[in-house]
Amino acid sequence: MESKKIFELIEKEKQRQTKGLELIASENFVSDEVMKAAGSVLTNKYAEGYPGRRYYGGCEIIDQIEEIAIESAKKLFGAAYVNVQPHSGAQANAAVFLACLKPGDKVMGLDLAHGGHLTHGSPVNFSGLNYDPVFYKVNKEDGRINYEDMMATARREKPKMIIVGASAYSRDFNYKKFREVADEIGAILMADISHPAGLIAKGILSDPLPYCHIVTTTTHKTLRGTRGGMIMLGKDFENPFGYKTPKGEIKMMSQVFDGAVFPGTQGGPLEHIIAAKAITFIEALSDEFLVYAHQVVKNAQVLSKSLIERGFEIISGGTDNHLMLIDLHNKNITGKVAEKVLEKAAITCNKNMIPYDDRSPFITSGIRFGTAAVTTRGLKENDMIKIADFVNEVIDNPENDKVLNKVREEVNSLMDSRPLFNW
Ligand code: DSN
Repeated sequence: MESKKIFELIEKEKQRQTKGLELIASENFVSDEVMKAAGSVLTNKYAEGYPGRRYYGGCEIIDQIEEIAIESAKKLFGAAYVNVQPHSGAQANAAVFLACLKPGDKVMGLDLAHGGHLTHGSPVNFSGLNYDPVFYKVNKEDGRINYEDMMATARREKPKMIIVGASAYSRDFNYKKFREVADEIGAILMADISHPAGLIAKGILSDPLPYCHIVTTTTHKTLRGTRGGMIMLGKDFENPFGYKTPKGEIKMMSQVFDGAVFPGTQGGPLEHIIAAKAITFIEALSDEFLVYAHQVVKNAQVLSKSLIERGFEIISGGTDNHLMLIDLHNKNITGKVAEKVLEKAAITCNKNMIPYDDRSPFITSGIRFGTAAVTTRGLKENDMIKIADFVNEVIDNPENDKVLNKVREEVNSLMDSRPLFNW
C-alpha cells in the first residue's frame, strides 16, 4: 500500500467535510493557523517534562510555545493553574482520577444514559472499572438534572469525588449546588466542561472555576481548536485532599496535577498540538470569538425551536448551550436509522440514548445535534430553519431515495455557498 493512498483519502474526507452539513455536537472546524501548527515540525520533538524542566535537550523553543499556551489558557478562563499536555479530554480525566483518588474510591457522575460521559464512571471505562461509580440522573418529566436527588445521592453514597459535566445535556449547570453538597460530605468537585468550554470562556454560561476544585476540558468542541485536552485549577483552589507525598510532605496541587499527567498517565507531550492549542486560546480571546459563541447559542435555540415546530420532541424542551437531544419515539424511527438516513442526505449527527431510553446504546431512541460547526461555517438563524426542514423531510421519508437525494443536493448547494478551507 502506498502512502499516496492516504493522501487520496484525506482529500476525500476534505470533500466530505466541505460538502456536508456537520451537526455532530462535539465537532468543529479549526482555523488555517491552528491547522498549520498542528501539522508543523514540532511533531518531531520529544519534550517529556515541563517548561524549564525537561528530560531532553533542545527544548528552549518548545518551552516558549508551551508557556504561551499555558498563559493564554489561564487568561481565557481566569484559571490559576493550567496543564495543556493531556492528549484528550479522556486523558485529562484519567490524570485527575490518578491525582485525586485511590483505586476503589467512590466517584459520582451523571449517568451516561442521561447525558454523562464514559470517563465519569461508565462500567466499560477505566473510571468505572478501577473505581466505584454511583450516578445522578435527570428527571423523566422535564429532562433536567434533579438537584435534590443528586444531593441526596451524594449524602447517602459519600463519593470521594463528584463530577459535574455532560456530553448530551442541553442545559446550564448549577455549580454552586454541587459545591454545597461536596463541602458537606468533604468530596472533591470536578467539572468536565469539554462541550460548553467556548461558551463558558466567553461568559455565556455559568463559570465552574469559582466553585469546582478542578476543571477539565477538551479544546476542539465549542472552543473551536485542535483536538486535545487540558486541566485547570481555579484561583481560590485550596488543597482539599491534604495531599501528602510518601515522605509526608504536603505538595502544591500544581505539582500533583503535573505529575499525574506526566509521568503519571502520559509520556512525551504533543508539542505540535500544544502550539495549536496556544493559537486556539489566542483566537478564543478575541472579540470575533465572542460574536461566534453568541451565534452558536442563537443558532441552537432557533434550530431547536424550528424542530419543535415541525413536531420533534427535544429533551428538556430546548437548549441553553450549543446542543440538543431529540427524542424520536413519536417519529417511529430509531436513532441508529435516523443517523444513517441523515448521512445519506449529507447531514452528519450521532445516534444518542435519551434519558430512560428503552433501546440499547447501539440502537437508541434519540439523535444529538450541535451548532458549533455550522456556526463556524457562517450559518445563521435563517439557515437553521432550512436545516430543520431538511431534517424533517429526511426523517419523514427514510426509505425514499428520491427525497434523500433531493435533500442531499440542497445541503451540498447550501454548503457550496460557505467555503470552508483555504488550503
Ligand atoms: N465523543 C465526545 C462527544 O461526542 O461528546 C465525547 O467524548
